[in-house]
Amino acid sequence: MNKIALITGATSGIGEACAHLFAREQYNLVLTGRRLDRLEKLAKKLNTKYNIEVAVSSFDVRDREQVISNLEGLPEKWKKINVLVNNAGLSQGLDPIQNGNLDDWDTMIDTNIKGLLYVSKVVSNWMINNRFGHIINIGSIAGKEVYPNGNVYCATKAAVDALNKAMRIDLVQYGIKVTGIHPGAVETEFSEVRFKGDKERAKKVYDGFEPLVAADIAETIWFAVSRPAHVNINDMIVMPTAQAAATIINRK
Ligand code: NDP
Ligand code: 8X3
Repeated sequence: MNKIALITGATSGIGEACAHLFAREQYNLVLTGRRLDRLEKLAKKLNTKYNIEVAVSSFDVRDREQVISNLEGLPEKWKKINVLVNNAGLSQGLDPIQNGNLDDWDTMIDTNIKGLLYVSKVVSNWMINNRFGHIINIGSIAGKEVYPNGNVYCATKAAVDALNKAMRIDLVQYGIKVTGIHPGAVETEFSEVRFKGDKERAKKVYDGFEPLVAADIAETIWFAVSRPAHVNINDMIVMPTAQAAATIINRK
């Protein structure tokens, strides 16, 4: 019987790349995100290409009622989740603290921290009942070091780093693995979202060096997931070769 992975934020970037990789490895998938059209298209593609089963569940991770009702509403067979990839997240804006936009702050805190918590609460209880499971939390280099104007985004990812450690401590007694993956610059829709659709500004983030691509992170996640049962990867920081720290990039 195929194993099952639940991936949040599967409509784009790292989450979408994980969906492809886990499908290739013959996992059945629960794919989530707000953009249902993208989820349905991806599900069809993966089902045809890899002959796996895919369930899609479209909800906003910020809305706790939506998270609970959509996840708990899945048929029982989909609750035997082997791997949860807590990936849905975003940045909004890049301004000094005194100029920060309060709505942007709420969006980042509600998505990156509270959304991850709501999903984790539901799925960790399934994993406890099943007595197996592996939770992958997508943090960021931004959670390991603070950079100018990164303030609230960095704080949300530092919270993910703390929650990653906390989950490992609370869930160890049930044999559940917990891994934090912390990427540097990955070229996805991330910067376009951060700069609210300003494609030119987003493109400049990756000018003059070779950033990571989403598949690089999916492969890193797969490395952690494919270790033997007695091995857990606690934490990995993955950077482009040209990036030494959050703001130190060797641009040509
Ligand atoms: P993308 O913008 O390409 O993908 C983000 C995903 O998150 C989308 O699928 C989006 O789906 C989902 N998402 C965002 N908000 C919500 C919400 N409220 N409810 C449900 N889903 C949501 O960016 P990345 O792939 O780069 O980002 C994935 C993760 O990686 C994020 O947590 C990000 O912080 C982290 N990260 C990214 C780095 C980078 O340089 N790109 C580096 C380090 C970490 P939809 O809009 O359809 O809801
Ligand atoms: C995304 C990477 O450096 O833009 O988490 O914060 S960074």
